[in-house]
Amino acid sequence: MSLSPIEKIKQQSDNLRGTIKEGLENEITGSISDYDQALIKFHGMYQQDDRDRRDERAEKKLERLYSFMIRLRLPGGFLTPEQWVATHHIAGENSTGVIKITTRQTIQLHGLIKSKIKPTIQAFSEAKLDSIATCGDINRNVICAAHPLQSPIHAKVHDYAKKISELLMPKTKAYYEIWLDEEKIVDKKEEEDPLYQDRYLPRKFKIAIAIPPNNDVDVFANDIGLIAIIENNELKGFNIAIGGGLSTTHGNPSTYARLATVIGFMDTEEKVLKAIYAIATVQRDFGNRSDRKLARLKYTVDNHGLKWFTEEVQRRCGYIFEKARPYTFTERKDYYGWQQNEKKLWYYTPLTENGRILDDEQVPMKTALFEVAKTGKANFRFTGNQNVIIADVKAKDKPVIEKILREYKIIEHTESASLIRKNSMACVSLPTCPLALAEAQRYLPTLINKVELLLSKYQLSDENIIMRMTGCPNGCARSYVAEIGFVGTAMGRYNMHLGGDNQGTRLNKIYRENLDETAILQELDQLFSSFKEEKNKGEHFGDFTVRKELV
Ligand code: SRM
Ligand code: SF4
Repeated sequence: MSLSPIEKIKQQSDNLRGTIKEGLENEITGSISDYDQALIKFHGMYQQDDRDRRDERAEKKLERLYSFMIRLRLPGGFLTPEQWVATHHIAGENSTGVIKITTRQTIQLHGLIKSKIKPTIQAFSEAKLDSIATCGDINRNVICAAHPLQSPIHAKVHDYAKKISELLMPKTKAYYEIWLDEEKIVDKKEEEDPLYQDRYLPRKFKIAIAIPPNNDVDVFANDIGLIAIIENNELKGFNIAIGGGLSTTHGNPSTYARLATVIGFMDTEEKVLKAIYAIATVQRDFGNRSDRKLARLKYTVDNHGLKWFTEEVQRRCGYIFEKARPYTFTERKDYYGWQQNEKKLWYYTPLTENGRILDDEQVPMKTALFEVAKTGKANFRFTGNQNVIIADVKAKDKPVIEKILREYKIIEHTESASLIRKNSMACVSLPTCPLALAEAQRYLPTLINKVELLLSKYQLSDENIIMRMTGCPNGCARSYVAEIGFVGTAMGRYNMHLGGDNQGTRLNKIYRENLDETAILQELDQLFSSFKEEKNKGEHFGDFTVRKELV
């Protein structure tokens, strides 16, 4: 089978250098070549354009309004207060100013024009931050259970996120040469890469670590999911699950969402890291390199069979996995408001709707977080649900932070938000995402205003329902594992999915196709009405829709 064009680009790229440097210097256009656009992803960036302004620009015979999005590598999602201050300034000076928390526990800046990319990366580097391998056919940001309520286990598990991220980093020095002006290496042996070689992986590769009972990272939506096994308050090791991935393509029945399958347990760090490395190499060697739609690990596992795949991984590891240990997920959520952990440190999670940190007419979130960071008395931890936790606050410092949060109305904003809003997520979508078919983060907040009224009509406002929206079937806000999932099909139209469970261990299914807002609200009105009448005690909405065989 012939290789996809991206495969050739990777191999001919001189270890991801391509002609990026030359492209940056070309002042005639705000874009870079298609070839370099494929490579720049491995450095953590995407070329985009403002889709709201395409028509206006075309009328004026101007090229599209090109800009770049940059995504940081933050395994486990952590920033010091100094790094937050730096990020605040970088965002203000070089991008749209919005700091966007992603569904994978990191942040993105949008709207960087070409000449601002290098200063941005250099400023991040001064703050000891980088964007290496946050996009592209490579291991992405490793995510990990966010809230340190379970310390000291939490800290131990977080160390794994960093170690896995390091283990799977590419060896090329291209990033340092292109963006940080380091000297070009002469001896290519220095960047020989036994894992990625010159072809990298067939497709993106994602790893998450969950600490039961909270599945806040949606562990089964990842190529590799680690589930911490804790017995008597001690970390015993991890169950490992493989082959998760959510994206589908409308009209292409060969594509499907799949939850990762647990294949065994391992008790030591050495065994865990060996297994992860081996899984990545099996995917490297056997993944589909001709059709990118079918190139994720989930297809490799299903094409070759779970048994074959597991045996091949074990053969490469040189040991046999133990039988998976029991675990239970009972929730999948962020803990809003103040929480204290075993070490008596305090944590405040404000509502940052769809992860957008900015000062808007409702709340000056960006200024508030900047003021918090300036005190130096709190760290910042990101969650896989697009939230930030103001973290590790000592009891003596809590009043200072609380005062700032009150002054900027963050506490009021968070406390007054409905449960459905707090449980919701939408992907970026328009105007920057080139793949968007419908609105998501710009629309979901308004839809929720109307859904709130329906919930209140049936006295269901206290129901813990997880609702998510994506602007296309790629599933970036993991709508396929929501209890109510909306997947964009065209402007103003969504497929409605039902039947996911509250803990993220069951995929949902299409309930109705191509609904506009009126139809969505009509469907929800009926569903909430029967949920109110017929639900069993303590039954979650997702389980109800399955019991009633609605999907
Ligand atoms: Fe995603 C592509 C945004 C999490 C599946 N995703 C994109 C791009 C880069 C569009 C593009 O290819 O040009 C979007 C950029 C929009 C923008 O303007 O910023 C984009 N994805 C996002 C983020 C920012 C959504 C958000 O609102 O938070 C998330 C960034 C995570 C991160 O920090 O790394 C994001 N994307 C996800 C997830 C959820 C997850 O990983 O937990 C998924 C589903 C899980 C999965 O991977 O199966 C996801 N994104 C995709 C796909 C489909 C991949 C596939 O298997 O086919 C694409 C399209 C592609 O890769 O071709 C995609
Ligand atoms: Fe873009 Fe689709 Fe991902 Fe939303 S789900 S950010 S529209 S690729």
